[in-house]
Amino acid sequence: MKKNDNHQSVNENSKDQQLEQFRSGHDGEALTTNQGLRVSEDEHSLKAGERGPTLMEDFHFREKMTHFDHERIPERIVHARGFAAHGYFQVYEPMAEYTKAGFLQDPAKKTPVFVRFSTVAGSRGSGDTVRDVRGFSTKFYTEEGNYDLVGNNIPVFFIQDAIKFPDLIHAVKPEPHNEIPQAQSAHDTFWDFIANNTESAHMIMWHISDRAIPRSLRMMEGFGVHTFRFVNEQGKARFIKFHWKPVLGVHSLVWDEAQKLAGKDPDFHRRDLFDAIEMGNYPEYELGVQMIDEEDEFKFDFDVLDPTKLWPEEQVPVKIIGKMTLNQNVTNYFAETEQVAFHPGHVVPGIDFSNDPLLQGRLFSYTDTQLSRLGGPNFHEIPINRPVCPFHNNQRDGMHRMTIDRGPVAYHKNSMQNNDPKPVSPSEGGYEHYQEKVDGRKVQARSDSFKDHYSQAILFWNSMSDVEKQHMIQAFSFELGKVKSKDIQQQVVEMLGNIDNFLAEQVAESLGAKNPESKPAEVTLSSPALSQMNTAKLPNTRKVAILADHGFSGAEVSGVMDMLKKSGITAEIVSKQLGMIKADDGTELEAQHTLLTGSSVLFDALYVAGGQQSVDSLKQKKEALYFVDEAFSHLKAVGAGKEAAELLAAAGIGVEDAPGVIVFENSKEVTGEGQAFIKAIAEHRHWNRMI
Ligand code: HDD
Repeated sequence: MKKNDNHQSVNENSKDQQLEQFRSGHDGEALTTNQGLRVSEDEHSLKAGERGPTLMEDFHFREKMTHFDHERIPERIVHARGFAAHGYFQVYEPMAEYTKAGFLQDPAKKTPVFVRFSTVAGSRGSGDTVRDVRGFSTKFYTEEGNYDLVGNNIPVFFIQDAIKFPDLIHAVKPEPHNEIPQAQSAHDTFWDFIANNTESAHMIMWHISDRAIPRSLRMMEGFGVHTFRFVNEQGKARFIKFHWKPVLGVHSLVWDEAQKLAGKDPDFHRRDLFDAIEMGNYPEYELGVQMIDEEDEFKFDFDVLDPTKLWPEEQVPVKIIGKMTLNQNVTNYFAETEQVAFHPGHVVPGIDFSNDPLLQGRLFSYTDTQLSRLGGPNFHEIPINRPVCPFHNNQRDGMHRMTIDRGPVAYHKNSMQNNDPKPVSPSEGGYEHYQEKVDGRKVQARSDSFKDHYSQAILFWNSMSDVEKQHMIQAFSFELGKVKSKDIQQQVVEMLGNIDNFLAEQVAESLGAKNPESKPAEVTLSSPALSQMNTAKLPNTRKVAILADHGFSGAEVSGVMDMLKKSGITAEIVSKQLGMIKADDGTELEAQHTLLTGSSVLFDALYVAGGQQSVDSLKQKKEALYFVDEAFSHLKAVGAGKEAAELLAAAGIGVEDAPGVIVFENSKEVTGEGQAFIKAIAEHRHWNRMI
């Protein structure tokens, strides 16, 4: 048997075609029971008399109610809140030199993928914009089986050994005595865990940074976190780390905005992703790998097996090897997003594990958790989880078995079925574990090479811009400010003292705590790649609110809207009321939001329409002034028609020298200021307003 002989050829549409067999539409169909019996009555249960008791005999009532009573399944133990989309992955060049993984060889091949993004701590119904790590899980449906890259948007983790994972999660989840707070790390048990487990020092710096409040799931990086192995056809292995790099760059919200969004639109991130895909603004992420030769394993000042350490990109470059495009929303949230089951142990030939003790523990946990979440061992048969290549083995039965296995043989070895299904050799595509030589005593201990908890926390701090550092000081002050125990606050200040004195003292001051006694080690290294200031800045897919009322300048606003559209920017009108509003030249535009429903936090930038009548009307509304002030305070680009400068002034914004504020002098001709406005939007935020 040749490699892939029994594998159908996979293309971009393979998964969609497979799912199509399971989709069901109900348009024009008669209502039936689950047994297919046509139902004549769905409003009234069967009763003994119109005012009498309901009868057990009403099978339709019983079936409907029983199904409803069992509609919920346990939410994921972590990463319960998530949102997913379909897409495809394409490699840029054959990777045969490094790995034999089939889906990484042919640039013409499009491998279908399903990606689920998530928050970690919150329940399924919690808000999207909370301060948290984001999960970034990708299932590649390859010809050689499913490959799952189950990562996060942060390249390191809180703990070094999986045995501590239940402790970490118990600490961050709502406190068990009162189930408070929901989807928050700002509480005593979480910070108690951090203070007493200093291996979390590096991760906590990321958690407190802007990375934990992304602007969009389309604008965050993804990381495999652990060290994995690439293995080529010749059996040569290399240590690798995976990176996803968003084409739109890495951008974040500001904290005040993130908190407000949790109330104004708790679905902010999922709505953003869903809408972008519906509009054809397909999110794209490039896949990168860092590689270290096995011979170089001990040449670095970090242990490659330690998941609390990253490999600075300046030391180990990221080789960009392909691109993923998300181009299709799910048909049904429960069937796909809720029932998808990822597992870091779902690998394909050419990808293998390392001895990272966090990864090793994960290899157990992910199948185990599905048994209670998805109700038994046959969850691989749920449509979203099925590989697109054939699968055959001697596993049988169990809850919810769908496959009807033919024949009497369900064992290996056998003569009755010519030994089928039979294992195949690696040259025929059989997975072979990398033959790493292992020699050691059985111990419950951690390597000394894992014991430096602070150098990379300092590296991260050194890599931040002044603005990002300011955000981190504020975030620490907020989170610890919510902690009731003075002892825990002081312990964390001591921990921060090992990272940076200024940081620790600023946080101590805000908490009314003592300055730390600890002193940081001398670490001068920094990694510019870690700062979001150095990311890609593009205008496309940004969303601008246009504030206007009757009498707005028609020529100017239509000019601005055309120009925004050409740059891929969406503009929506916010007014005093919904419906059509009339311009000074008689043209009309539809307001999609009112000042009640359309908050500035839902947009990336603001344009206040010119036209005296519109400006005079909005100037009277405190909600309009608040809208403008809030957009400005959140450092967003603000454009204004000539007369609208008055509205900005009324909101307390001095337009002279305000970075990112552009007043259009000539309402008929938008070219010069127009380009400046687009650049200001692409900039994302005007941080120098803070200083
Ligand atoms: Fe995990 C879910 C990512 C450590 C045990 N994890 C889960 C998901 C992501 C991650 C993205 C959501 C999958 C989905 O969308 O369905 N987890 C990580 C990363 C880790 C990590 C990047 C560290 C590098 N996880 C980790 C450890 C353990 C687990 C150490 C336990 C030993 N994770 C689980 C789990 C979950 C899970 C309990 C809950 C739901 C699921 O698996 O399917 O098994």
